[in-house]
Amino acid sequence: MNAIRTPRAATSIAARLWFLAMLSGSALPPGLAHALPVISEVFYDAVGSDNGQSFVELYGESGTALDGLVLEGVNGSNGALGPIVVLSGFIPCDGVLVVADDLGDGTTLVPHADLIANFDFQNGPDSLVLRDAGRVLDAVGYGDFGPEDIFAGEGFPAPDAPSGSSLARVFADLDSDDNFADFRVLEAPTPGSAPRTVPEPSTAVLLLSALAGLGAMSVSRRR
Ligand SMILES: [Ca+2]
Ligand SMILES: [Ca+2]
Ligand SMILES: [Ca+2]
Ligand SMILES: [Ca+2]
Repeated sequence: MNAIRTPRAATSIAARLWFLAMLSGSALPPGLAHALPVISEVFYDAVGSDNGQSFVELYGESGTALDGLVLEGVNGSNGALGPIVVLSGFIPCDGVLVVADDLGDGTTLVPHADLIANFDFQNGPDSLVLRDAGRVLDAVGYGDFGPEDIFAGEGFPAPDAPSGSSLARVFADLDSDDNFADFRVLEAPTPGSAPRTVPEPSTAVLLLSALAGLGAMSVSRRR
């Protein structure tokens, strides 16, 4: 039977970093802590029909009221606005809100949906803006923008996600205001879950107890 090898140095360094981050309450480098909520994932092109499958995921502080906020598409070819999704309710306790497309009968195929609305954001080059009255809270532009196209995102555009893949923030709580740096293509969309720079306490506790267990195993093997 093969022994399970663990990169001991790497895991202990990672555990220490996470633990220090937990103690300090934030792992964000100075200057990168931006206001929440932000757009954490966009799935605009399902394989085949997008109806009832597309979604936009937001990440924010639990309990944040969404009244007055809208998600607005901006057409890359002419700057036209739409669709416009009016948000309501609150960011749930896990901080991750899923706005899912309506199948046409008030239901959706998107797992972990918190809000259902009828929308279909276009395949790029296009942009999606989260705004509060006249203020832009966050924006992501994706795809190949030509010189004549209208980019309403931040910094440089994120890549265009192929059919079946989504566009997601590398860390939901990290917003450098550069879409190219902040977003990546996810082969398998993850509505309702989002990685953060500081793991949730329950995750960190699990990780640390798992590491403690590995440590105990290696000690007992050496005996
Ligand atoms: Ca499609
Ligand atoms: Ca629909
Ligand atoms: Ca931003
Ligand atoms: Ca996600």
